[in-house]
Amino acid sequence: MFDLLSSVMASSARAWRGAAAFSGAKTKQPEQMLVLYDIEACPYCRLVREVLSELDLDALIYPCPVGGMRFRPDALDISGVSQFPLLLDLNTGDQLLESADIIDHLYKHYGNASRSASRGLRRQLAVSTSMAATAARSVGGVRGMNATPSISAQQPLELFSFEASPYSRPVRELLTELEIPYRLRNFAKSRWQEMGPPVVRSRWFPDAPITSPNRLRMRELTGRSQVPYLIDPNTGVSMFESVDIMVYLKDTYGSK
Ligand SMILES: N[C@@H](CCC(=O)N[C@@H](CS)C(=O)NCC(=O)O)C(=O)O
Repeated sequence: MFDLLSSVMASSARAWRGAAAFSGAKTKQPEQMLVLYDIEACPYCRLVREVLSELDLDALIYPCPVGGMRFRPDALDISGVSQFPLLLDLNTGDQLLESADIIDHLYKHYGNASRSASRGLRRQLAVSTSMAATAARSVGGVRGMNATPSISAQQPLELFSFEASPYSRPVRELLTELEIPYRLRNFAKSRWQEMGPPVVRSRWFPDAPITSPNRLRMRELTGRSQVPYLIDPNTGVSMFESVDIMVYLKDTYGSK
């Protein structure tokens, strides 16, 4: 219960950015999936992931927690510095380090090109509220920041999630700590009828057309619209429910 409350506080600190993707058809999906070297608890990485959610963009996430040895050396080789977020866009050949530059790149190539990352005072506000979100998840020990011993995954997992989802956040934090790579399937709300918990849509708006590709795919796979939803191609397991997913991840990838 406390875990959920602090996750709700983290989303509230950021005014629930990364919950809605109303841009719909305006978003251009990249042909090759974007690659993000990321730390879940990093305030700057969060600003980038919010925009990924709002533009409905998927990304291959390589978690680089502090003390991690699995993907950090690759990031260092690529960019020459230990700094996150680091975005690789194989579609444009760009590799970008600064969160504001990454956000500009995402808007320019995949969203509404007239938008850009906030600068000046608005940027300071964004960074400080993102730091507050990290602080909310740090009571009793920071989550999603430090590496923990783990067994590597042969293939990236797949996680349906959106940035502000209070239930998805703890799963992403654990994937970061365990340094498990995953394809982030963004699942932000693409219509107002999808606001609120899954029961709202299924009860009140069962016939509202689904416009998001990931929502359509999940509906085909499971008949439901609910995150987090994890698919592990290494074991053939797929599951809902954040608590069950975390138990599964610890059992499968945590070092005994
Ligand atoms: N101005 C950069 C700041 C990025 C930054 O300071 N990231 C921290 C993590 S929150 C980092 O890379 N720390 C070094 C490390 O983890 O090795 C941006 O906006 O992207």
